[in-house]
Amino acid sequence: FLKEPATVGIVGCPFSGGQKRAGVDLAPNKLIEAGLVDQLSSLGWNVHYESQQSYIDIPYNPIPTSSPSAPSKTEGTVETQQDRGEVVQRLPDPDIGLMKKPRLVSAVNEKVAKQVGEIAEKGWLPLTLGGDHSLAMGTVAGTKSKYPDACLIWVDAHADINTPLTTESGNLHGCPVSFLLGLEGCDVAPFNEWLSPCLKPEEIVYIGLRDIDDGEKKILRENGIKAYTMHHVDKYGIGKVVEMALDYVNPNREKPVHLSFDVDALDPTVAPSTGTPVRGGLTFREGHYITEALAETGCLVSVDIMRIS
Ligand code: B3U
Ligand code: MN
Ligand code: MN
Repeated sequence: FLKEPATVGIVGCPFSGGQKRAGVDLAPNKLIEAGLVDQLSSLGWNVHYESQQSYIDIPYNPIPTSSPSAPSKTEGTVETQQDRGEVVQRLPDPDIGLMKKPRLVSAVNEKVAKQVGEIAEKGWLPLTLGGDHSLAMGTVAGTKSKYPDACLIWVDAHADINTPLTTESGNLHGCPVSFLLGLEGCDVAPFNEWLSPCLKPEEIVYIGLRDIDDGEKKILRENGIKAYTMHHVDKYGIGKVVEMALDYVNPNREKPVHLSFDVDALDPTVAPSTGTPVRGGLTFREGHYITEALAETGCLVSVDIMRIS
């Protein structure tokens, strides 16, 4: 699916507004500093990395954690002098129903969708570095704009399939899949101003689940969504699980594949640096095996690495 020479377009998303903890927003820079670009080049990829989005021009965005003089409160309108010398109006972003920071999460994802879509359109592989997993609304929407028949492999401890009606936390990082599917309660402003349902229940498969809310279990069951939990990884081994997952969403290996990899799928002993570690996760090799096996299919067209903090 990708044009030769194989080119990756890195989308750095320093964003943590889909949940409460700061830290995930620092990951994209850290990954670049740690030499990601050179590593990808040495694997034979052409790498495009334009400086990452700051999202500071989004008026609902709180002042980034990296700014020492940042006022911590985001309530009310605050005027901030930015590096570029412009004054940006900060607007309040009160809850809508149960959803926290809905305007911010929506505006960021609208940008991400556009950016990922543009990279995919060139025949390059968008590699999105999160940031929290609410960003997958944007990444998957962007991938789907170029490849409407793309299937989605979601590697995660969590199902991220709460809806604005079922979420217990109100954190939108727990809801991206339901927005992509267009489940009940997701046709809601401001999201419905740019995002329309683009994913069918039979186009997604999960690997690594082990922490699912009761409401999410019901949604998974009612929509007949395929999930390989850690129990299946233990039972069949990761090789068989990846094969079964692909046989389910992509039996003829002819469809484009989007991989959304939440680092908390890995066991906390391997990847402690994530917002909500859950015991009993994938080993280092199992995590790598998934990416290797998917790369081997030649079907990968878009990859997210989310929630390193
Ligand atoms: N299901 C819970 C917890 C959660 C989801 N994703 C993460 N945590 N990382 C929720 O908040 O919706
Ligand atoms: Mn996730
Ligand atoms: Mn997770």
